Amino acid sequence: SKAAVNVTVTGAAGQIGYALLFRIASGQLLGADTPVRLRLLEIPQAVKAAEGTAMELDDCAFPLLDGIDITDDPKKAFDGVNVALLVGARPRTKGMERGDLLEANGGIFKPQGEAINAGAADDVRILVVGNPANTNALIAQSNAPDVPAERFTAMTRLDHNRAMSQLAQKLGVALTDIKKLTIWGNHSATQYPDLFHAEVGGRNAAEAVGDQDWLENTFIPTVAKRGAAIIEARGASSAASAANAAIDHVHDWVNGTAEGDWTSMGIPSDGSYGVPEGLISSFPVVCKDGKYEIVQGLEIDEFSRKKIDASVAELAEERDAVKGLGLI
Ligand code: NAX
Repeated sequence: SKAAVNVTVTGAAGQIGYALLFRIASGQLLGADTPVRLRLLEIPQAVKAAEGTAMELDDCAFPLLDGIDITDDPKKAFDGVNVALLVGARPRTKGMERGDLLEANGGIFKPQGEAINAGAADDVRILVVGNPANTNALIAQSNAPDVPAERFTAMTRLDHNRAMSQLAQKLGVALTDIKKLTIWGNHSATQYPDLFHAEVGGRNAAEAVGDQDWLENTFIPTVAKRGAAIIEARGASSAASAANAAIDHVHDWVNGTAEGDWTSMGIPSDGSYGVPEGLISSFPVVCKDGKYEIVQGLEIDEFSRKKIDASVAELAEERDAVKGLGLI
C-alpha cells in the first residue's frame, strides 16, 4: 500500500478547519488509496480545541487516517510536510488599517514560510487560504527561498465555484455543462470572474448569457461580494464552501484537471497576460502529472484587460506594502 502523505493544516481549530479535516481524513483530498497523516498547527490558546477536533477524527475511525499530531510550533508542524494548507490568519478587526492587517499576517506567514523552507519534503505543495490569501502566500513564498516558488499557491477556487454556480442558475444549465471559467487577479472584491472564455455546452458563455448588463452589474459583483453576503445571511463567514474549494484546489493540482477544461488558481506569475512576474495572481490553469500550467493564448479584450489590470494593480500595492514592512 501507499506511504502516508503528511498534510499540515494551520488554523485547525477554526471553522474552516472543522469543515476541512474530516474530508481530508476520509480521502477526499488525495484519493481513496492514499493514507494521510495530519499535522494540526494552532496558536497555544486554541491547541485544546484542536485536540477536541482530533478526538472526533479518531471517533470517525477513518481507515486512511494514519495519525494526528497537534502543535503550536511551525517548525514541528511543517517538518516533512507534503501538502500544507495555510488556513489560520489574522482577520481584520474594527478600526484596523490595511497596513496593520498586512503586518499582523506577516507575523504569521513569515515564520511559517521559514519553517516550510527548513523542513518541508521535496514535493511540498502549499495552498494559502487565510486572507489576504494572495499576499500571505507571497510573504510565505518570499521567506522560503529553497522551495520552488511555483509550489506556493493561493485559493481563488471558492470564487471560481461561486461563479460556476451563478452562471448555471442564470442559464438554467447543469454545472457539468460549464467549462473554462476563469477567476483573474486577487481573491478580493477586485477579482475578475471571466465569462468571455468560458463555455456552456460548447458555446461561448458570454454569448449564451447575451446580456452585458447582467454580466457587469449582477454577475461580477455577486461573485466578488459573495463572501459578505454569506456573512450577512449566516452570521459567520463561508466555512464548508471554503473547505470544499480547498479540497478541489489540491485534488485537481495533484490529480489533474479534466480533459478540455481548466480551473483557477492563485499562482506566482511568470509574466503571462501582462501580470508582473512574481505577483501571486489568479490565472486559468491546466493541471497534469502533479503540475499546473497557465493556459496560454487567450485573447483579452478591452473590458477584460481593464478588469484584470485593476485587480493586479491591487496585488502590486499589497506587495509594495509588505515590502515596505520588510516582510518580503
Ligand atoms: P477562524 O477564525 O474560525 O479560524 C482561524 C483559526 O486560525 C483560529 O482557530 C486561530 O486560532 C488560528 N490561527 C491564528 N493564527 C494562527 C497561527 N499563527 N498559526 C496557526 N493557527 C492560527 O477563521 P476561518 O473562518 O476558519 O477562516 C480562516 C481564514 O480563511 C480567514 O483568514 C478567512 O478570511 C479566510 N477565508 C478565505 C477564503 C478564500 O477564498 N481564500 C474564503 C473563506 C475565508 O473567508
